[in-house]
Amino acid sequence: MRTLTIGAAQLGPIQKADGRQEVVARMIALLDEAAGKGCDLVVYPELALTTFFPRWYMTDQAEVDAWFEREMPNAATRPLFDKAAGHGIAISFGYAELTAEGRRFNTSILTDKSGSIVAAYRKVHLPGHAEHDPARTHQHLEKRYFEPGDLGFPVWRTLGGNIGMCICNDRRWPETWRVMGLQDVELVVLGFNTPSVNSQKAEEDGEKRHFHHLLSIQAGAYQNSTWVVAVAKAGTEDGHHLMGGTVIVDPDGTVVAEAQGEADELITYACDLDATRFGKETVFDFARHRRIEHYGLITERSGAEAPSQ
Ligand code: CDV
Repeated sequence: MRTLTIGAAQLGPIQKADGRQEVVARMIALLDEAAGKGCDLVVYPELALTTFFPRWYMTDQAEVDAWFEREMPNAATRPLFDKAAGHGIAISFGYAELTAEGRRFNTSILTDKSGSIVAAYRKVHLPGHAEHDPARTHQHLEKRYFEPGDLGFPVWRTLGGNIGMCICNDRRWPETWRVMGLQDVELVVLGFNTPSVNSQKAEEDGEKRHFHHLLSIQAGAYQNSTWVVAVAKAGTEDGHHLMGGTVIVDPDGTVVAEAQGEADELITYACDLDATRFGKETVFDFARHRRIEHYGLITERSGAEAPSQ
């Protein structure tokens, strides 16, 4: 057995006016709880340090950049890194990254148990739109504020296993999972901020969104025989509701732990990374069963085209 005890640290809502220090204090409280439960790794949501700011249309670049981090760790997050190192717990969380070259990404990082960053991922599948869209019930301006990630979907050999990351909307794309599956991924960690209603289709409510969330994650876990830890930022932020649904899913695609509410909440599970082997060596033994001669369209074409006849 190669057991990694994982804490999925759901965050409740973060209001626009809440400062990073306040949020980091909440993250540390969850980390302390995780230490008491013997966690090796604690995973926090996408854009964990602030409200989900891409819902706000902004034209002043200085206002936009106030939501971004220029270095990591920084003064606000240093106490979290120090506390994690003190407990000997690895952490992963998302934040808005502004690079020295002036590029902006929706990023997540993973540390080792001494608090050193060992992996960074930049969100590839950015949802939403780039301009204010009055037809929507709410805005989702990730395409305005971020550029698509430029690092692909790496998998890192760390913490005794093969670990990959993706972020929120990435979970809906089978390509995300398969690229990591092809690197023998054993654990995927991801955070999300999912509004509980579709801004373009009111009938797609919280229940349907929760269904799509689980459908995507459970399929990704099963079809690649990997553990998945998916962590929400949940609840109502300045009048905008985000669904919960933090889960830990095993390599069979079964939900083994699930958050109960929409506030700060820690769920934990002892994940045996060796449990990924059965699926990887049988029905999803890629080397034996995949037929790549038939998959060319996946990388040749991005949009769907109907057959000519
Ligand atoms: N933060 C996200 O990526 N949210 C999307 C919403 C817009 C659907 C998601 O896939 O959950």
